Amino acid sequence: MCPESASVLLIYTGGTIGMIENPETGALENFKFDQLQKYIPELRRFIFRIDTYQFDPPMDSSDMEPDMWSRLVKIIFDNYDKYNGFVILHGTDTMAYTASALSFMLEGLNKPVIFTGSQLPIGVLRTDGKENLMTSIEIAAEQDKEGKPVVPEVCIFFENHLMRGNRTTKLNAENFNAFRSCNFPALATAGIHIRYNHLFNYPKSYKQTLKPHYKMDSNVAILKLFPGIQEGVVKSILNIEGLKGVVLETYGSGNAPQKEWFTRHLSEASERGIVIVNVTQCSAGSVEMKRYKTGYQLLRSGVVCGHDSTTEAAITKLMYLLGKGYSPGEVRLRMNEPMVGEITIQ
Ligand code: ASN
Repeated sequence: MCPESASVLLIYTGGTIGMIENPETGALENFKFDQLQKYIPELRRFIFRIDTYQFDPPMDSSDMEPDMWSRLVKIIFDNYDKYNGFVILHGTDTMAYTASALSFMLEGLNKPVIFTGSQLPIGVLRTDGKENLMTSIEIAAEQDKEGKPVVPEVCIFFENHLMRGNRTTKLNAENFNAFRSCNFPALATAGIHIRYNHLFNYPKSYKQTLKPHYKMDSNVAILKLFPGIQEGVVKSILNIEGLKGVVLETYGSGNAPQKEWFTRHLSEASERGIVIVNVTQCSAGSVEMKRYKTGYQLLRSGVVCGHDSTTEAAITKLMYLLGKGYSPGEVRLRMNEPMVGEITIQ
């Protein structure tokens, strides 16, 4: 239920949901947030309070940077006691990165932070933005019989599915069901009723207090393997000055070429303190480095198992842990343990 006393802070960062077509060029451009309310007069029909906060200027999510993640953390922290939940309107392109980052940066979160957006601008007749926005607001305000928030974590709501933020990936650039959580069940599905799968909520104590973290270390890289990858490419990436962490996107259940130079560069980088995390290029499934010889050799080169992590969760978790100033050994240990439900260890 969403009681009259509930309140939601709607934070508008930008993205297609708040765009309008330039009549001269036909290109999509941002418009002011008050116009968003003009396009959805239904917003006024919620019986509880909805306040708004707008990024000025709004941004395409391709321009998102870690300092914007910190800005979001600060807005949530500063307003934490005033609202029951938060809805963040965000471009879809990097939404999974921002949602993953915030799941780590908002330690002790026990209120809903729901990311949503759309594939078609809100002013377009067939827009998916209206349904995404209205349902996200309802979920953010939803309380159980004891008045506790129903989904106290960072989520993405898109096309009828509420997913754990750090488990999602944008998989479709065209369809309305743009996001998937391939390795973890939906936290809720919205039809005539919103059905919550409480079993899958991240276990937490409501007594915990929010501890915001602002520092992310961007000295990281993603190295995606492909047949024919040249030594020079691997060597150059692993020798980038100041590099501290790498997400290695491998084949299948965590396999990589067996060439001598490949494992040598990985071992040398690990010895220099670079944390290398193995995630699969497959959309679903988990890394099991002991399954094949081609994966086992990576273990011996100091590579850490990323389990069933998305690339988005792995890279933002690395940035978060490196930002805390942990030693490479500590970062490796923590990458191997779930922090906020981002991985399942088989
Ligand atoms: N380029 C847009 C963005 O990510 C795409 C969208 O929101 N659908 O900001």
